[in-house]
Amino acid sequence: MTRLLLIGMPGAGKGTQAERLSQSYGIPAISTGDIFRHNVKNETELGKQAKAFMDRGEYVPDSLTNALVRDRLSHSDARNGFLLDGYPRTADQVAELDDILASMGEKLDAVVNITANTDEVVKRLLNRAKEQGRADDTEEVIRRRLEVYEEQTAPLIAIYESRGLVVTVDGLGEVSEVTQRITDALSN
Ligand code: B4P
Repeated sequence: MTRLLLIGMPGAGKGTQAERLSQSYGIPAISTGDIFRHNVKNETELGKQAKAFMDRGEYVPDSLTNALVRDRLSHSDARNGFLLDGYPRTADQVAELDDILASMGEKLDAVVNITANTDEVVKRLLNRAKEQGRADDTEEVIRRRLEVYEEQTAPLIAIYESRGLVVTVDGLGEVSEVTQRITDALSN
C-alpha cells in the first residue's frame, strides 16, 4: 500500500494513525493540518491567511490548500508513496488531487475511512485542549468543525466508494487496536 488517504471526522484519529502507518509502510505522512499549524506558528504569509479560518473551525480556502499539497507531493520523498492525512476535505480538493495524480501518472491504492461518534470525538478533543492548548479545540469550535465535516467532507466518502477505494475501519478503542484494524483491512 503506497498511496493512501485518511478520512474521518475531527478527532477520529487521523493524525494519530497517520504517524504509525507512515512508519510501518515507510511512506511520508502529509497532514495539511500540521503544515498549516507549522505556518501559523512561524507567522508565514500562508500561516497568517490560514489562521483566521482555523480558529473559527472553518476550512482554509481550497486555493491555498491545493497549492500547498501540489507542492508537497512534488517532493522526492513522495515519489514512491504517501499518506495524505486530512486532504482532500472538499469536492474541489478531490478534483485537484485527481489532477495532481494524473499529471504524476499515479493513482490511489485506498481511502481509509476512520469512523467515530460525536460524543467520543468531543471528549478526545477537549482532552487534547487540556494537554496541548490548540486554538481550535474549544467546545464551540469543535462543534463547528464537526458541522463543516458533515457538510463538506462526509459526502466525499461516496465519491471514493464509487471508485471502489474505501476501506472503513472502526476508530473506537485503543490506538494500537485501531492501527491493527487498518493494517488488516489494507492487507485484504
Ligand atoms: P487537522 O489537523 O486535520 O485536525 P483534526 O481533524 O482535528 O484531526 P487530527 O488528525 O488532529 O486529530 P486526531 O483525529 O488524530 O485539521 C485542523 C484544521 O486545519 C481544520 O479544521 C482546517 O481548518 C485546517 N485544514 C486541515 N486540512 C485542511 C484541508 N484539506 N482543507 C482545508 N482546511 C484544512 O486525534 C484527536 C485526539 O484524539 C488526539 O488528542 C489523539 O491523541 C486522540 N486519539 C486519537 N485516537 C484515539 C483513540 N483510539 N483513543 C483515544 N484517543 C484517541
